[in-house]
Order: sequence, then structure tokens, then C-alpha cells
Amino acid sequence: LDKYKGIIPAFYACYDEAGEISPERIKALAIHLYEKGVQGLYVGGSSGECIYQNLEERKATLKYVAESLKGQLTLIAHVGAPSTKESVELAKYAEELGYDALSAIPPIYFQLPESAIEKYWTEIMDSTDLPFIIYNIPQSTGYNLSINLLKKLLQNDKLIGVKNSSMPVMDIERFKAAAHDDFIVFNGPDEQYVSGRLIGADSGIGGTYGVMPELFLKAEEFVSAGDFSEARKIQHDINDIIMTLCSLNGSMYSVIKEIYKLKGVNIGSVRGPLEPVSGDDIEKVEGIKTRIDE
Ligand code: HMN
Repeated sequence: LDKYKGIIPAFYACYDEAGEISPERIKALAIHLYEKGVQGLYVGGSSGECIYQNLEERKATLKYVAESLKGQLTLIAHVGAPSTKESVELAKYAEELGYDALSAIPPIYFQLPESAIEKYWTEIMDSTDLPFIIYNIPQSTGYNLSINLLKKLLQNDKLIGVKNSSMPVMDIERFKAAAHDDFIVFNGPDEQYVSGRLIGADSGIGGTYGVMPELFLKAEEFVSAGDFSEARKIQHDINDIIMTLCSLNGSMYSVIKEIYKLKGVNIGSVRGPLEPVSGDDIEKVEGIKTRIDE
């Protein structure tokens, strides 16, 4: 399970100037991240704008990332979609492409009973031979993974971990405690990477790792070495940067895409209703990039 340990950036949606999926840009971003020395990629999740893309677009993204990096990095495919049918179709496609693992949010829009959520994740798990990682992000989905459901789902050997994006770091500890020793919990909120690791997260999947991989790799190095005071200093720098990213007009994803652009990796902008960076704030992105480079 070592292949899931380390810094795993969430892959961003890559569009051309007309806002359509760009194979060239997908490949360029994949190679760029590979060269930074990260452990793997989480493809087609929140930062991948999954809920704003149709099935063909999501398949194309999975395909071009796999073509660029299969066998070189750990590739996790997020396949959560509005219906079970679509999620299963994506899961099967990811397996054909050679992905290492699958992951999915719970069902969205309708507030379904836990029995329906259990069935949804189980049907995805049963549809392929790949290991599965639950994506828990209650602030967006309205459902917070219960220990009760986690224990039920753990009877299925395919379930190998949870990517936990809830804000209480304590949830990481509770999920670890409820599961077996090999169960992997991925830290979700980048603002809490160091604390997440300290309370038991084995690894991290994050949306801001890609624009500042050096900082997260360094933080991980200090955590692994038990040097918490140095790890905390890096977390402080990371959080200053994230707070600035979030203070500009436009969605955080669009700010991150502007930073990628300044780094020479143009992956286009965001798809509506997400908002692009607007007005004078475009100039402030340069300052954030400088701060990252320091
Ligand atoms: C994904 O699925 O794209 C990411 O793995 C999600 C990840 O947890 C990010 N959350 C969201 O984008 C909602 C965080 O890494 C986030 O980018 C970071 O904590 C900054 O707020």
C-alpha cells in the first residue's frame, strides 16, 4: 500500500481557449506534475470539475492522463457521478485504462438514506476488480460518512481507504480507529496537512499541492522525520498562500489555474458557474506565484 503514501495532487480540469477538453493540456499538466516528484494523481474529483463535465469529457480526461503516466505514478480515478449507472460506466472504463484505484463521493442532490449510499458505493466496488477509496466531503455533499456505514463497507475487501475532506481532524483519527491497520486515510484539507498526518492520516490528496509541490513534499519530509516544528513552519507558509488564493475574486480553482499559467502550464480557465479571476485581481496572482517561489 506504499504506492498510496505521499503527496497526491488533485488533477485540474484542462480546457482549451473555447472551454473544451484539451488533450494536449491534459498531457502537459500530467507531465509537469510527474516531473515535480509527486506520488500519484487523483483524477476527475472536485478540482477536476467532475460535476460540470459529461461522461465523454470525463472519460477523455481519464484516458489522456493514463496515456501520459500509466505505470509511472499511482493513478486514482474519481468516478462519482449523478447516477449509479454513469459511475459504474466510468469505473469500468478506468479499470480498462489501467488505473490503480477508484474513488467516489456519495450520491449528490437528493438527500438519500444511508442505505442508498451504501448501495451506491457497493455497486461501484462490485463493478470492477480495483480497490476503492471513499471520498468524504460533507460540506459539499451534505453527507458525513458514519462509523456505522464505514464498518459495514469494510466487509468488502475492495475498500482500502477514505479520502477525508471534512474539517475536524478528529474524523481522521476516528476512521483510522474504526478500521484495520492497513486502512489508508488521506488528508483532504490542505490547510491541515501536518495536523492530519499527526493525528493518523497516512497520506494526502489535495487541490493546492500541484501549484506548490515543493512545499508539501518538504512538509511531508519533516513529518516523516518527526521534526514537527519545521513541519509547522511550512504549514504556516502554505496556509498564508491558501488564504491569499481564496481572497481573490473568482473561484479558488480559477486562481490556481492562473498560477499554473504563470508557471508555463496553461490549462485554460474554469467552466461556469465557477467564476474566472476578474478585474485587478489578475495582477495579484503574480504576487502569489512569487510567494510560492520564495
Ligand atoms: C479533489 O477532489 O479535487 C480534491 O482532492 C479535493 C481537496 O480536498 C480540496 N478540496 C476542494 O477542492 C473542495 C482541497 O485540497 C482544497 O483544495 C484545499 O484544502 C484548499 O482549500
